[in-house]
Amino acid sequence: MKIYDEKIETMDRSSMRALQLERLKEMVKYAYDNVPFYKKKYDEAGVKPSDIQTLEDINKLPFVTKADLRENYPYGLLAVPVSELARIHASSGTSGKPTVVAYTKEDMEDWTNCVARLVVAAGGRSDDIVQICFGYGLFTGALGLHQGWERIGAAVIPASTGNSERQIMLMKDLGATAIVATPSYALHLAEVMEKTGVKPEDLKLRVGMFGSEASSEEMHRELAEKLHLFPTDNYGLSELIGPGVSGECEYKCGMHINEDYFYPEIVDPVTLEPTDGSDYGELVLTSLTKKSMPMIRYRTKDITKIDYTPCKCGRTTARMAKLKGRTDDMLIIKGVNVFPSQIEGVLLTFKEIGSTYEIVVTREDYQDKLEVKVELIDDSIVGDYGAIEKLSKNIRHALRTVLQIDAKLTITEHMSLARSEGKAKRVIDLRKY
Ligand code: DLL
Repeated sequence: MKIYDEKIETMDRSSMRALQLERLKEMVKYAYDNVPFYKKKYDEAGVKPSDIQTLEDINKLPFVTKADLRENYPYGLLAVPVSELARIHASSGTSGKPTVVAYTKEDMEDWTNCVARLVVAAGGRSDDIVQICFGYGLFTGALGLHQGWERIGAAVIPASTGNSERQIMLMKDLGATAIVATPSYALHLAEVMEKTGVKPEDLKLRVGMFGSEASSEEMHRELAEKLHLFPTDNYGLSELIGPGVSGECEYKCGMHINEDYFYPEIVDPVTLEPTDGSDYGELVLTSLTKKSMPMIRYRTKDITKIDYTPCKCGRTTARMAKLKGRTDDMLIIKGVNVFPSQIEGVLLTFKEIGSTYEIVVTREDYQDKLEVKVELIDDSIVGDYGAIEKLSKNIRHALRTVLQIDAKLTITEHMSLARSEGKAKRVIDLRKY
């Protein structure tokens, strides 16, 4: 199978636009009728569902942001009773609470279908044995890819993350032919292989589906060379569905968007005015089918552009370029979204430390490392190693609870971190890619 859903994925543009418009109209009405948040927002903006007569009319609708999800935590944006939910996931919020996303049974089916298309586009086959090296849990990555690969008939090894030597042993012994991971973790596995004397030809890998964080073309070349596989990029976000929004095909010339499920727009990140998508701007996505939690004009904060021309692979779905960054300060560390504000929120709860801090992100052996540098509020416990050790342990524990990843903590003396004269530069990202 080369194309999972031939009818949709090769549909001519005018039919696709007609399908999108039909679904958009239904979705706006559905959200207006079933989610008080949308009714209020649209009433305030003076727009009614019947005002949507063309796809361009979407410009009349206000945007939705992560802050809206936070303010309506956990279930305020649901269009269905909680009893109708089939799955609940979460991703990092900008403060202590996560962003909760939910799926009905129908949404789960759509999600699985979306990912299955991307798996086939990436070269996945029913005879593949795929090792999923994403963390299983609230993160949408592992279960999302798992369901899609299972749907096309592949055998799934739910290996999760960590314990790299064991991952390599499993890949080798079980004969994995495909791997799903963050690109940086896959490169780390390649490095552990080198160190432990496992050669790429000792494995049977042929396809790699990498996502959840940015990866450059150089990184893909390295992945191909070190793991002897065909690497592809795929993109998604929890608020819309998780993985399954878009993914590369064998031509690697942009990520095919599942346009019958997600209507993409590129807006100017400053004026928020719509553009034709040919230049880089902020991606705004509208879910055209989601029953549990409608997302209409969600500002992803991701920077990309869109190519609407048909692809050599035969698919006609629009392709989004690899992401160029984000318009906000969200960091992606080990595939996990981290907002500096979450770290600040934790630090502020410790009276022994001051409000000046630094967040340093590095990449060693292809693995992201997070270091948080803080300053004692005064010198009263300087030299009291027991007290400093205890403080360090407590802060690290609190950071781990909120961020879900470990951070190295450096406690420095009062007034030892650099002060900036202008806007404080709290984040130092030293990663190459
Ligand atoms: O990362 C969903 C996902 C899982 C996609 C596995 C692909 C594979 P979140 O945790 O909500 O969801 O993070 C979403 O991650 O807004 C982007 O900034 C970033 N991101 C996701 N995929 C890519 C990618 C999942 N291929 C946020 N390239 C998004 C660059 C990516 N950034």
